[in-house]
Amino acid sequence: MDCYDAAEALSRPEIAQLQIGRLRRSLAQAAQSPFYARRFAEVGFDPESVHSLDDVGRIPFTTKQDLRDSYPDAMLALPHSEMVRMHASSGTTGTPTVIYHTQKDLDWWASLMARCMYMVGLRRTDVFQNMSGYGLFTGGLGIHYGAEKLGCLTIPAGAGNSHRQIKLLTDFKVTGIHIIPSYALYLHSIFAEIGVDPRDLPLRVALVGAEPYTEEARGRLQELYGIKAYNSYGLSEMNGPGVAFECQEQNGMHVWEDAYLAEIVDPATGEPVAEGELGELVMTTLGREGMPVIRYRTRDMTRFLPGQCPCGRAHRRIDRLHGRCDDMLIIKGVNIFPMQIERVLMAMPEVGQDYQIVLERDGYIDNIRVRVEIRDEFFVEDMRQLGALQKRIAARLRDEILVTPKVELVERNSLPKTEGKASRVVDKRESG
Ligand code: ADP
Ligand code: K
Ligand code: ZN
Repeated sequence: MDCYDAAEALSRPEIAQLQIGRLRRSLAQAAQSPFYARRFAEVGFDPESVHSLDDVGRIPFTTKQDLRDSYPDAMLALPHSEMVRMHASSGTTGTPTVIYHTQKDLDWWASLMARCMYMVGLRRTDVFQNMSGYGLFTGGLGIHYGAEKLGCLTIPAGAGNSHRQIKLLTDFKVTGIHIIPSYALYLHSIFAEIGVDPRDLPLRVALVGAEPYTEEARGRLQELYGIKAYNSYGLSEMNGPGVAFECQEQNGMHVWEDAYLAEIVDPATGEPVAEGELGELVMTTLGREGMPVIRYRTRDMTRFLPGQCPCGRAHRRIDRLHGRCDDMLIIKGVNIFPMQIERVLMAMPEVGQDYQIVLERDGYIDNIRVRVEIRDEFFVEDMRQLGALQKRIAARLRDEILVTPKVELVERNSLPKTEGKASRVVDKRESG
């Protein structure tokens, strides 16, 4: 195992020992903030009473609402003058929340990010293009400082402007990129339009994350670009990217447990799920000094993968994210995750790189309509063939989600594009 730093190579017992020490320090540090001082007092929790990892269940949770309520700075555990940067969540699900960092926090974050990149084979000789939005979104500066720390020539391309992205990729012989999955699928159609095959470029590694995507979508990206695509998970409350990352086995994401304490709980009860079961990821910062966040309810659904990773790293792995608990759709009484739909679509060769899920109301009945982009070569004039394809897609979806959706076939690039994270679901039930 070729590691970036010593903490990456720790054994299981070493990780556990490190974690309890750091957790105790993190709790003491959190108690310095107005928010946690009050919260701990209100619920009668004494941070000094935590002596082992078995005590974790007694520590109160922190929710997104808590972060909103402590806006703008009630969670700071050090004086305001110690802070050197702030980020805010992209607000996919409501009012943004703000996270502050000291210089030490930023240095640690950059090291974690550099560790992720080293793990997937990037080195100081690589040229790295960061195609995510900069600004308050952590995928910009977060990845950027990691890439620089590793020593890569780093191109802060930012989001959008596809022709310029392709020119940069080509002219500077880029070998590594960071890209959002929905944008990576879309960008391929621009490559096709200008007649460049990305497989002919020196590009070999992509860090892909920030929004849910399926194994099938990853497979497509690897095929279309001739690269390895590694899943990258993070959230602004836990810094941003660099929280959990795939190794070269591409079999689940290692959570960096020297920096984070991860738990998986039943979203309804907050109790730990049985080993290996699906639940909500709960995360604690173990080293952030400026703004520690304790037992944060991420609302992201995943599971711990059992067993040891063949790569030898002892940091536990989480499964590809199933989406957020609040992404779940309930149609005709059936629970559906948008990723179940993506899995079916991306496995069908006729389907192009984009889709949209529309929820509608027909009288008293909720219906689901899936608008599916069809590859140019399958978009034939023959109505019968298209009708047959439509039926086939509907049947496959039915097998997966247990309700029969209406399927609408659309031409390439006719679905609305968003800059940044894709919004796959449109809910028209209120207006109609
Ligand atoms: P927002 O909550 O406004 O989207 P963030 O930028 O902090 O703000 O986004 C973090 C969220 O993005 C995570 O909680 C998760 O839902 C999603 N996310 C990040 N990386 C991945 C990934 N690799 N797979 C699935 N979802 C991801
Ligand atoms: K370099
Ligand atoms: Zn591994």
